[in-house]
Amino acid sequence: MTDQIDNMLIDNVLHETRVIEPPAEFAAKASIKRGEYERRYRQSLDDPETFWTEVAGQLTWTQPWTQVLDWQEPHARWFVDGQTNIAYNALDRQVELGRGDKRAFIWEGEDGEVRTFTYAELLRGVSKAANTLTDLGVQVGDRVTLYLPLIPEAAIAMLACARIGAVHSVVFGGFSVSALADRITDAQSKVLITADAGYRKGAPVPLKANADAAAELAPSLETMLVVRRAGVAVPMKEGRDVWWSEAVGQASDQHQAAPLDSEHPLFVLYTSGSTGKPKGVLHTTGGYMVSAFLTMQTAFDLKEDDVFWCTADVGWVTGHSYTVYGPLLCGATAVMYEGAPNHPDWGRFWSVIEKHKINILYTAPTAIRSFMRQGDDYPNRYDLSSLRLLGSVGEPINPEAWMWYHRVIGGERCPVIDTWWQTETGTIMLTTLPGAFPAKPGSAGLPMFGIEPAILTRDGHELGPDEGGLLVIKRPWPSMLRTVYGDDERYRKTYWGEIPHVYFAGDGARKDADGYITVMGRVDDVLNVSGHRLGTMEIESVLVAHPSISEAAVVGRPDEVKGECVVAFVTPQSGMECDPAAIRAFITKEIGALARPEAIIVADALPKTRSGKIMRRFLRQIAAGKEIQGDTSTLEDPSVLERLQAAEVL
Ligand code: 6R9
Repeated sequence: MTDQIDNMLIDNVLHETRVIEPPAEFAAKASIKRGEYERRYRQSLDDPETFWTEVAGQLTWTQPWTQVLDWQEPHARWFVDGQTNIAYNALDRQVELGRGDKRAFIWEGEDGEVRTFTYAELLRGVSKAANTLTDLGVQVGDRVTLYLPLIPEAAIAMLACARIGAVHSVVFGGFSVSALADRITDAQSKVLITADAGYRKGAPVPLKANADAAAELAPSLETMLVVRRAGVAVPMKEGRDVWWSEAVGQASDQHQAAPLDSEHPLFVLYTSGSTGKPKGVLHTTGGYMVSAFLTMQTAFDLKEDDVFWCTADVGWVTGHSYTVYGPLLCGATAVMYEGAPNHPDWGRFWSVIEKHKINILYTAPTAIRSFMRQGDDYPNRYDLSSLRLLGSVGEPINPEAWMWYHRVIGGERCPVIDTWWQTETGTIMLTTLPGAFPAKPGSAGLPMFGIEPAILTRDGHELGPDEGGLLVIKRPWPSMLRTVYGDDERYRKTYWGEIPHVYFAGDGARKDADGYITVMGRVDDVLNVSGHRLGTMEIESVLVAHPSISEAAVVGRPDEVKGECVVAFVTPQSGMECDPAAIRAFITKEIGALARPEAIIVADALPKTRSGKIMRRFLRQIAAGKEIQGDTSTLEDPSVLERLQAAEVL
């Protein structure tokens, strides 16, 4: 990778010029207007002490901090010597503020069951779970692994860990036995919280059976706490397994949250990374809490009565920060939906929105593109008028998908915010505040408070407007990862060792004259065609703008003449056929002959991670006619690879 990014510039080939002003009604009510953003953003960089003191001061601390930041590159300590508890701030504090009877969570199961929890109820539930963990011998600093469906107990277990100072490590319920075992072992967890089974498209997912198999491979594990979700029969191992309902049912609902040091570890979350061993990204208490609170409030222009739905599973960082912690820290009402977006059909999301009168929807481009592929009929059958704001996260959102989301889901009434961030950054880093500035489809836009991004060459030179380079962050921020769990050297090298004195995000990006940043894809995925460096996002965005194409992934294939040539993998819109000549002509017209695909492969699906990101690494191997190498276990459906290998090349 290092060779590839030496002094790299990424060519800017996508000339997206649409600018969408915030709807007047939304802008009029927005809490932060343009001038306010500009003033506070400047303050956050020029006088971070005052800025962060003011934000953190809105939360409850049992002991005040003595210093906002202690920065010993690459190690940061935020709110030094302060003591707090994030679960206290998410629950007890809301009850104290009079939100005890307000709904904290509305949960909908895949089977249609609905459970709601007020803040007071959630506080009691979390207190019981916290007492249970303590009774099971979990102590401050111990790691607890969670392997659960998206059910309320997942959030309750996270908050219970946070309450007693145990470090949660949530492993997505779709992960395999070996992935789970590796993560338990890496964290040296003694306790695993799982469920008998979860549901996915009506079928039970055997979580307990996987957990049993993983336990055989993970010697640190001593106790398993099992939530009954699906009611399927599972063996319980004497002396190791405990039913959640029994243990938590008997526990007291009174619990005092432990005062924890601001830098006390809050969670470890493993990112698959594109290669190699999963990295345990470590986040700590105070800084993460402050950033989750601030970004939730400002990026989503949150109002007291908002019903907020982040569709992410708690197995991903988005689920940590915006399904659980962010909304609760702000006292909002958050929705959790357990199942698949297409169960029983592609109208499910829209039915959830109609039923719970959701005001803010936060989802991923991969979901938006699959809805688009099904046409407008499904959303048009539902009343989506409660929506006032839409958000996107996880991948670059292609301008066409952005426009569809805005028009069909948002009725042109809702601003769309594109939010760029990472597991490592903890919370949103780039997004254009919805009531303050116009949006540019495909561009995440402006930095959040306290975030100082730049676009650099490999040797650290700052690039000019519209020049594509490496996205970096020039100073520490409160919710940044503190280290890679158990491997500080990897932390230094990966994030602070690529370019001196800046955080290296691994993404390519460019900044326009208005300061809007457009993320062009992972740096490892950049193509080099006849000396032109092409970001994957731009060619893919043009491809999906073609009426016959639903999704696209572009990779390079070694080419004697050009260095690399473009290979495009595309999935057709439902009921359409992809004509290679028309697609080539379209690319030539929109970008130029340079980006014209040498090969086009039409398939029913693309290889994606379980969080919906396209894995171009495998596509490069297929394009080059090589055997598939590397770990395919993080793929949602590994059989896609065989179908792509067998597909005709057009
Ligand atoms: C929050 C999350 C991080 C990577 C990141 C980038 C891509 C996420 C994006 C985006 C363009 C956006 N990414 N949001 N790219 N625009 N709005 O997704 O975390 O799973 O760690 O992934 O996802 O490549 O570096 P994570």
